[in-house]
Amino acid sequence: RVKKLPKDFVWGGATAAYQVEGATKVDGKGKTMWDDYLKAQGRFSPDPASDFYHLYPKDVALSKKYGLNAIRLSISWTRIFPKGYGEPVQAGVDYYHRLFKECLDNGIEPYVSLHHFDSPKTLFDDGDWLNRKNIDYFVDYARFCFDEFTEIKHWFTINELISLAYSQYIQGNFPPSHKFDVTSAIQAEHNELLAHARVVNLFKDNHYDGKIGLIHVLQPVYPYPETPENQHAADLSDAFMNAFLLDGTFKGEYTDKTMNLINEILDANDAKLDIEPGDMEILKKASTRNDYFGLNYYQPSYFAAYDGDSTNHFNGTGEKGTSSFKFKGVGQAVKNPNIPTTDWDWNIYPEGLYDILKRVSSEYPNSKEMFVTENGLGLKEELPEGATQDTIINDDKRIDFVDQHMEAILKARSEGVNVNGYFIWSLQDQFSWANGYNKRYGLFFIDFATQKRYIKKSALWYKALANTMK
Ligand code: BGP
Repeated sequence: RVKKLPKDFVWGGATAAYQVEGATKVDGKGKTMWDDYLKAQGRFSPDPASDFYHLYPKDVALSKKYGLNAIRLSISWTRIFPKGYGEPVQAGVDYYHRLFKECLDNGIEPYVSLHHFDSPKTLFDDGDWLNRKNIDYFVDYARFCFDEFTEIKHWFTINELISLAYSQYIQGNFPPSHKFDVTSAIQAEHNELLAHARVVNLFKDNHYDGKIGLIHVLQPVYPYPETPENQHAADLSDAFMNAFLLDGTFKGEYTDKTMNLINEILDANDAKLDIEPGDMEILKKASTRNDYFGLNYYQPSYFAAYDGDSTNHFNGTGEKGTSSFKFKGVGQAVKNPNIPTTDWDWNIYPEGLYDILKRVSSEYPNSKEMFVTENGLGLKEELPEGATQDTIINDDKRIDFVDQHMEAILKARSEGVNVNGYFIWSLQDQFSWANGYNKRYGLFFIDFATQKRYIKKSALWYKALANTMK
């Protein structure tokens, strides 16, 4: 259906350091919050992942060959500062210079995040984002990167602030695996916003050359069925997942409407949020200084009112229909029978992307320019028997998914929404934090045992669309 990309559209693929690099124990790298946790869990290992630490030239070459003009990368904080602070490790610094050069030499523009779910273990053990001292360390690390990596012109501070706060302290599927610890979750949201804002202010005060923003994953929440009670549950969930963060980022204040909903949730859970004097000034100052906004979109949720205690089950295995989520004082996630779902129970609804783009553009004009920095479809995929390097792996479902979401983007664009790029999640197959290696998203298939790359049909489709820009 999508026939043509707009001229100069950013057409990229996304990665995250810890999900692709592997090599977690080499060249002086320090542990992240994941190393010991994954080991204790015993489900899967972050090594070798996609062995991007060694094989990045292959993936960059494939990106070029298949028409991409951009790539999302993240810097692993602990490759440079093993403890999160102290003296930089030269080998880590050198690796990122090599990687960035490889991209730039091949006409692939790097969009670089400073933090993608991989806090240094030392700082994680000391409270992660809940400890304000760690915000200072993050600002120091950011300053180091801005001074050092002057070849980078497109920065993001933090990827998906909510996914961290929510997965760590509500859903319990990221370390430290707290469930429904509402105080920690809301405080982490606020503190991450503060960390982002301080880094944006640093970047702008020092007139670094380039652009900066952050990435939120947005999940529109719809009532199902549509009743006033269910609408209220949807509003509460939206405040917790979306509005609090969007307000903090682009308004520099939490609006009364948002705070009334948040306070209702806090009261129901005996939770509290601590905003220190000066915090809101920092957010306010940064709120007009983001150059762009990275929006990740996978799915909406459907919510109904709910009266009981909090309980949940996270589907991290791909056994369809096993997830459940009931949040005291908020509501419960329900299945909308009209909406198809993936094996991991993710709702497939491209119009949700249109809705959320329109909302951000009208309610949050300080978002300025937007990029869809992640969107894609996780599938169980296998290498066909007897596959050779010429085998093309059929992923028509993924093509259809991306095509429909691109349609939603182009529709929003035609109505004046300033969205200028798309990064598929993911560039190549990689490991998924809470799902392991059987949930594949890539344009390029990786046989993790041999580390060989194979082409999926979606890569050909990606290239065909890239050619329409010429
Ligand atoms: C986003 C993250 C990515 C990635 C993706 C897919 O939340 O930014 O790091 O993992 O979601 O999610 P999952 O791996 O859980 O399927």
